[in-house]
Amino acid sequence: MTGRLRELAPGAIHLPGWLSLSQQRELVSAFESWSAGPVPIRSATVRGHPMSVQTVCLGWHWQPYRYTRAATDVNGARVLPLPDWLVDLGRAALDAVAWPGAQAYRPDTALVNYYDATARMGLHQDKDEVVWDPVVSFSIGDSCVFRFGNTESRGRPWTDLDLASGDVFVFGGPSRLAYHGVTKIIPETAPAGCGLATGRINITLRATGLSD
Ligand code: MD3
Ligand code: FE
Repeated sequence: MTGRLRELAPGAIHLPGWLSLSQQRELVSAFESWSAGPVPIRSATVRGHPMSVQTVCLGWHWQPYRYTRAATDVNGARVLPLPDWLVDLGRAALDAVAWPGAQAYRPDTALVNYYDATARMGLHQDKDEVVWDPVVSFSIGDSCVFRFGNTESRGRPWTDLDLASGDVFVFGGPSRLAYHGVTKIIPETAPAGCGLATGRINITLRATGLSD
């Protein structure tokens, strides 16, 4: 199922409904096994407070505000490798939005977020990576209100849009350092057959630019 492309800003491209329901179910079932560990899904602690979002990482472990191979803020275990099939899916998504050089994309980490009905993510920039290759995002389950801001500050202007189950979003080029966040989960909007009964999963593929 391929939706139509919408470019919100240079390098910020929304492709609604790109994942099929069976791909969404596969990602949900992978999420369930990733969440079990060796590093269990957890809420990262930021300035002494647990985030409302829960995150499990592949390839590299993100903790505020750096990437490590081992989850030294959780249980010290090494995170699972980033599977090739997920890298391939990221490349295919870049291809689908006609991203230049899609086939050369080499993400080395995925951050997998789970939002329950009350979870949020405040406006932030993702700048713990050392290279500015595009971020590819997949959404599954309930829709959210996604706030896409500007690169200058947390303030306006911003655009609010719904991200729904199966949507792809690519953030690269001039939009790579834009402020963004999730202001609300919209309960009971997950399509039947997506594999997730409640809440929202978001998977972001990234290239850290780090090496061991
Ligand atoms: C725009 N996640 O994990 S994904 C995050 O829905 C994060 O869970 C949100 O922000 C979520 O850091 C939004 C879309 C996204 C990811 C990375 C970006 C948007 C971005 C990097 C730069 C600009
Ligand atoms: Fe982010």
